[in-house]
Amino acid sequence: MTLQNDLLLRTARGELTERVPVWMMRQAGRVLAEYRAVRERAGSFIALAKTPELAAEVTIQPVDAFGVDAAIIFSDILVVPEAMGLPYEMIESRGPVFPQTVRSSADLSRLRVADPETDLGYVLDAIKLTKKELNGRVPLIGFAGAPFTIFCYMTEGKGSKTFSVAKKLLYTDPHFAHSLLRQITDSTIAYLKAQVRAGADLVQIFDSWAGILSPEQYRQFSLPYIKQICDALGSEVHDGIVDHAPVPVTVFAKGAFFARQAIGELSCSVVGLDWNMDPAESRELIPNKVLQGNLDPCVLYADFAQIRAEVKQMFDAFGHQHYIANLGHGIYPDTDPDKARCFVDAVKELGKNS
Ligand code: 1CP
Repeated sequence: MTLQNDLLLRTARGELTERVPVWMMRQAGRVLAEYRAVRERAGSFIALAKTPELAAEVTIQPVDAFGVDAAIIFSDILVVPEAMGLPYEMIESRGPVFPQTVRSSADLSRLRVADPETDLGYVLDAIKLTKKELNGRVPLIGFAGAPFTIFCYMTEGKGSKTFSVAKKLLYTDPHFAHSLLRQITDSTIAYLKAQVRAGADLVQIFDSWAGILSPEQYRQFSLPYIKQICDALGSEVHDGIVDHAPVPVTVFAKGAFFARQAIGELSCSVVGLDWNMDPAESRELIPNKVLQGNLDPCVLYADFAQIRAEVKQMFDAFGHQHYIANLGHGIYPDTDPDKARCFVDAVKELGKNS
């Protein structure tokens, strides 16, 4: 299937393009009334995510509603721990909770490396169906959490501002921490390869909690595992058969301003930036990659003129090439969809290369 709009894919591969591509992190499942209608029909987030027809429907909604240049598959980073044997619950207005946690080698011995074909078949089916229904309109982004961010949820058991239980384990039991991180990494590699085989055109790794680590801890407990994932997603041939074609990989490590240079040296194609990271400084630290980001999602609470002005400022700072316009983190749930559309329209208008 050839893509009618492959702008994002070409930009991610490092090509010069006629316009800056745009999508928004967490563009599905947050701000659209049509999402809430499907969510109600499904009954719960987990039921929705596990029903490929509905997951495909909400994945495509932002392409229709906002005109973004890519879709991102509707799922969650926490499907990987579940596939490793640690089920989660999604509590209304509180977020994900793991009834059991993993805090010792004994706990870890009860888990397995995820087998995506059996344990995550519903995501792979959703990807296949979405690709079919998109019919080449835009590329489809697959994703997974970075091993450290998944480690945070598996050890803490729920969201947290500090993830002090997770961080404590890095100091008190680094041997266990590395064992769990290895098992998450192996699961994630298998999962992302399977997403690519199912049809994902590019993949993003979300290290949402990178910013809670010190530079040294990041170097020890996060970066090496992201590196393994990036390296594993290069092309792979077994007995003359291509297992999966290489696709562009984006690494988004929220808050890890201190690790930009090291992330820029990974074998990924795109580096995602949050809004605390200065574009010019980031270009200097990451000279050979495509950059993605980094509008403060709160800008979408401003009026239309100000949103346009902020987009213009972003282009002044990033330039128009080797750049994917996005927010610096997920869109907030109470954002007016018209403001999100204004952001996308402003990028499309001001991001042209004549
Ligand atoms: O929004 C989309 O585009 C749809 C797909 C998607 C993605 C990319 C969902 C659906 N979740 C995610 C990624 C995700 N999930 C991340 C990484 C990106 C980021 O930093 O935002 C993280 C950290 C999670 C974990 C998670 N899942 C949280 C945060 C918990 C915390 O620590 O505070 C929450 C609240 C969820 C639930 C969730 N995930 C997705 C949806 C639509 C929901 C809401 C659940 C519902 O509808 O009841």
